[in-house]
Amino acid sequence: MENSFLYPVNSSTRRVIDISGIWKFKIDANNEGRDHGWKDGLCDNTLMAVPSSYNDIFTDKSIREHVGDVWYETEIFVPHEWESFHVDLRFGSATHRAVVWVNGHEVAKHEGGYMPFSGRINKVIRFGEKNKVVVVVNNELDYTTIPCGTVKTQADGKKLLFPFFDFFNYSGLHRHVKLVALPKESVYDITVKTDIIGTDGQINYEVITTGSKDVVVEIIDEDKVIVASGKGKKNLLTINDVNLWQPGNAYLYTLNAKIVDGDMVIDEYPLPIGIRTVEVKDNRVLINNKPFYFKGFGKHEDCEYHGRGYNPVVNLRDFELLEWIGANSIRTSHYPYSEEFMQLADQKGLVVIDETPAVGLFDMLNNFLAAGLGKADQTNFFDRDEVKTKTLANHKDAIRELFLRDKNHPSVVMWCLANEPDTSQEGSEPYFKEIFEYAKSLDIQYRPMSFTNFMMAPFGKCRAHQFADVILLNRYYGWYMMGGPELPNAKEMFKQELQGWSTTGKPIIMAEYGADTMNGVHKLPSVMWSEEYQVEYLKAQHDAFDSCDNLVGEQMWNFADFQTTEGIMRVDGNKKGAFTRTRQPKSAAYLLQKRWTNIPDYGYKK
Ligand code: GCB
Repeated sequence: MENSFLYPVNSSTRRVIDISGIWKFKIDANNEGRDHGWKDGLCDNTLMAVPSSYNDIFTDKSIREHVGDVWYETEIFVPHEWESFHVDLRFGSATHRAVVWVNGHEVAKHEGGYMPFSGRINKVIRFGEKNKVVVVVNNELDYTTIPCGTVKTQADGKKLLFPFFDFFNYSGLHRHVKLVALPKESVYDITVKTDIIGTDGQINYEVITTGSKDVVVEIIDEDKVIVASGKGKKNLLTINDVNLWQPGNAYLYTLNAKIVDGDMVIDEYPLPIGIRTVEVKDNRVLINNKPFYFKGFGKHEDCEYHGRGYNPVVNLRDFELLEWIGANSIRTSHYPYSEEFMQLADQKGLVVIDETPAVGLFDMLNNFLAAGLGKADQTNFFDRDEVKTKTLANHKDAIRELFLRDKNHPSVVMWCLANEPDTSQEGSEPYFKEIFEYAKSLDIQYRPMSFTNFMMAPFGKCRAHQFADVILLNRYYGWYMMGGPELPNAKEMFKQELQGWSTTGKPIIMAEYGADTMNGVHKLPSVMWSEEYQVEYLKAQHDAFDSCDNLVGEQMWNFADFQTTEGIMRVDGNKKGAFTRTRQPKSAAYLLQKRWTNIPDYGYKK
């Protein structure tokens, strides 16, 4: 059986020990660790915080830019009391792939940088003693990996990574590492689908266990009262006078799944759930049967020093700022965020468009400069044999794992299956037909699915939007095209394109629009990069949005400034944030606050 995707929690039958902290660390500069037995232990090592990206901690540029393997080591003490349990070693993520050894034995291997994975370690550990954990993490990317990129090896053998995307390729153990003790027969997976019938809530559940003993399920409200219960691995439960999970007004029940043997509880797993519905009807997205208007941002997991490493302080600050600015939603651009972020979204009632790490599925803009100089690869991305086979398979895996991990979050109302693939290419049509068919077969909630469409595949040229339930548009009219004095014309062109998309009859969400802005640069009259220009740019976009009835949401790019690969297009990173990287507002934040606090969550467009 594959590893369980349930988040590790303590319960009457389960135990979790967090083993994050300061670990031994070593950069494998000469790519020798795998052949020289580093799996048995590191020497001449330095130290590293887990979780974190390793890139921004050292002063040495070659470490920041390191491409290849890095090694981690720590010791774990597994208590004697755990001898009768299944013991798993679980990583919240390793970017982008990892192999794990305990006491020199391989226990886990995983491809994909943003998903949890674990290995069963019973056979290789000594209970009541210390055990050695060694992990190798590799950050190389190619046309077949999700996300996509390419590695170039220089004359001296050193590798350089060119991501096909606009964020720094932060690497390492980005999320918590935990030891998990599970009963021998345990709850392996839970799937819920909720409905609203009048004032009642319905929960369709399925519990998968690793054995054949009976299952009992209780639904517990926020006052710890059991409001519904049932028997069996599959059942339909009803909550009378239900408290709905609403955007900005979250209510969570606990679905407590128990494996029982007579009076004995063999395993118990408490899953937070929310009762809500999502549906696309005509040109609207309905949440709880009412037309919802998305206000918010595309984000990144990104901050100083931590890089992409889990940072609960920054996460809370971000939720505070989202509330302050009147946002009700975000997109997890361009990869799945930490499980703890998703839990916060459930608790705070933040609506989430959940995105896979499938970014960079195009070649014409690979590395802006290479493209500008005409040096970008000329083979169509979707015509490559390896894309039709390996990339497609990896993309499907990324979707399957994301859905397994996030399917029960009430905050997740839509899946974004890819960011800006080149859907102007003929080959993108069969590729996305297969991707959408596959994804649709996996979600029993039938949540809307889409991908973000980019400027090079405008209305009339895109071959994949036919498969999407909602049109997600990334557009930069007035920034990458027709910027500065041309802004008024840009607005008119944008309106025209929106009219075109409206003829599809599908709801449209602006998934990206933005202008790079250096915090503190003021110019009257405005010039591009000044705070004044960002404000004027946003006003023009908003005018265009309000001219389009099918438009049911606006998520500005980006919530905050973030780090990218170095280059002439970026000033120490992408500066399109409404907030700085240190989470302070630019002038644009006040404009957005004014607009969004005046737009209701429901019924803005009836
Ligand atoms: C996009 C990408 C995003 C970039 C953004 C930009 O279309 O989806 O990853 O950061 O444009 O600022 O250029």
